[in-house]
Amino acid sequence: MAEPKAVDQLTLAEAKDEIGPLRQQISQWGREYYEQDNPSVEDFVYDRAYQRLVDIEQRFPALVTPDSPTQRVGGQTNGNLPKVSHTIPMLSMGDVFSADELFDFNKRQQDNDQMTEEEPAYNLELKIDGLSLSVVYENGKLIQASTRGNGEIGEDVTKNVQLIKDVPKVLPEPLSLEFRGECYMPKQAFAKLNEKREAAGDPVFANPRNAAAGSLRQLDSRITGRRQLATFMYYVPEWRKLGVTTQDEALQRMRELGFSVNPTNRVVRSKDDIQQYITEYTAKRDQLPYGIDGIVEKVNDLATQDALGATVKVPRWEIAYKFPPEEQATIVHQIEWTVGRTGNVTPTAVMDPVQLAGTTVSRASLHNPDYLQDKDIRIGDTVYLHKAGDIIPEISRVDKTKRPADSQPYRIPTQCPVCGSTLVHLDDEVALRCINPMCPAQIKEGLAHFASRNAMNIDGLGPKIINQLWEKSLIHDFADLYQLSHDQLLTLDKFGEKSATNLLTSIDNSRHNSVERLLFGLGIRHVGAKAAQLLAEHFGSLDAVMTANANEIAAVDNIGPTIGDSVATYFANNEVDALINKLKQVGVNMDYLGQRSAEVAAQAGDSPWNGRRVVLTGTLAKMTRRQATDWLTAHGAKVTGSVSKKTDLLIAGEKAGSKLTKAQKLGITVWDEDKFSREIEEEH
Ligand code: 1X8
Repeated sequence: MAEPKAVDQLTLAEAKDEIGPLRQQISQWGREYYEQDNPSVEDFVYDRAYQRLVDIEQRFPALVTPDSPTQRVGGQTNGNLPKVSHTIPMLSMGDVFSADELFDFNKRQQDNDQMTEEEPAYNLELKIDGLSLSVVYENGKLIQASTRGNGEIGEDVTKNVQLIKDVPKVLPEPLSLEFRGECYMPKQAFAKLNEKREAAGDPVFANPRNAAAGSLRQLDSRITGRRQLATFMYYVPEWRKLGVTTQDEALQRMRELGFSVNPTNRVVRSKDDIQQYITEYTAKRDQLPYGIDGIVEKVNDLATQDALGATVKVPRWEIAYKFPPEEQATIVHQIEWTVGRTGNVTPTAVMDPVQLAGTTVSRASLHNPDYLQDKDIRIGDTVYLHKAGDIIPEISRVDKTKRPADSQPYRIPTQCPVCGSTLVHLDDEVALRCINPMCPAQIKEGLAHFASRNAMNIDGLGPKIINQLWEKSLIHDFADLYQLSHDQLLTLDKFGEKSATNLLTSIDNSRHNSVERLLFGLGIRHVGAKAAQLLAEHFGSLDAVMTANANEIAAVDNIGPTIGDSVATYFANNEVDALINKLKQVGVNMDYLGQRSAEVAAQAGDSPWNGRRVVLTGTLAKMTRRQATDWLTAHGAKVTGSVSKKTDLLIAGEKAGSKLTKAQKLGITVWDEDKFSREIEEEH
């Protein structure tokens, strides 16, 4: 859906006209996504439409209806999740911070009259860094999921939990029962999510717990669905219905019912065993793929648990042993400023190296000038480092008692550290920017982007080589890459005949890319790989994009005014014009070579390639893998990475290996490159 007008310029009548079809469209996409597991549009298309609906409803609250997709989770209109009251309260638990305190707790517990054994068996489990979750089943079907909230009343997150892969939606037995556990985000997923948020200028999550909570408590379930949440279940309030008598049996039963249950629990009977478990998991903590912040000790016998009951606030039968926080003190020696491709200038603290949660750390991102100033970090300061989510080093605080007497507040640079031009804050951005288009740092980053895999895909042309080429004044802009000579490349560090030839071949190959790669590689603001693809498909050539005005560009399906303005402004620049001409002169392709969207999609129906599942393997001599893929896709084939029974054709270049063997075993048609080239020629 093209965006006809900015929301803040819509009249009420226009909003009314637009909102109905928009809601229908979003609901349709929602059904495809949730119910049919078969979305017809990319996530960003849905997100944009959804955001537009939110914006329109915010501007014209009178137009909000109870059946609007924005109100879908629970039908509330205030933007909060609906409430659920817990029939059995979800208690938190007490905690201790040393083994001695834990043993004191056990001693007092063992003095309780309800305790029948001298020294009871305990079940030890890891304390997962996430948030508590309750899931209720009726006749074996998942009917409700909720967060703890205040213990009495939580939030309904049923729709979102439906999208968590490891939560069974149906049990193998028709049980009507509540299960509890922890919802968490694995360390990897947390790191990736924060990386993306940082790149998009969104605030990062402080730890996996916050990230999990933020992802689970979403009004838009699609966001939850896309974030990789997982669970460990550990508690059944009505354990008698499960036919078990101890906590470790309950965990085993839950495993059998298909729940994800952490495998590390251990039944122990002595102080030594408890100490051993603590020592073991304190050491293993960093290697686990999920964050833990302690150990939970539970009386193993469930009837004894019930007899011990709870105080006003916390159960008497369980306790958390919390790990000491992993922090290291070190000294800040320098604050480095790095200039990115878009001119974003970001600070990094450089410190004395310290060992922290399994790795040596000497650098930590300070994100932006505001962050640095809020924390008042200065050169010479002693700071405490921790790892956010056990992964990303971060300065938690400054030890001001250790601040040198002559310490000065850190001065945020006013000049670009690379080109010296004056830095600015654009609009209301916190980011500091260098807006000099000739800034070498930006140009080098821009060249690396141009060469990168989703752009011109020049194999072997990474930042280090670009830096050398730049330092030797062999390149100043994208077009210079295409005029490099073999002899010039031989002057680079560790470059021999072979590496020079290889790099020249990759550069040469990139001349023949379809134009969306160039459009993306130019690094136009807001133009990602997807937008570049849409523009290339629609306009068919760079010249057509360049002669279009902002409105014409904005009117392309799924593009909109932000990209329209950005592209038009970019191409209005004389220097850009000169660059494009230079690229043309050195023979870079300026046309779209893939499928011309609508018309051609219809034609592709006739192509013998339509719907064929093709796998490429081995080295192709006459074209790159990418070019072969582009050609096949353009002719309606589906190119996949691995051979299966569904594969229709394997195209095998030189040195084809296991994929070829497998295809032969499965009796799949195999072509060599010659046969494929002849077919291509016949198609044209
Ligand atoms: C919180 C947690 C518990 C367990 C693991 N992780 C947690 N974060 C467990 O019992 N294995 S129990 C709990 C609570 O608040 N009662």
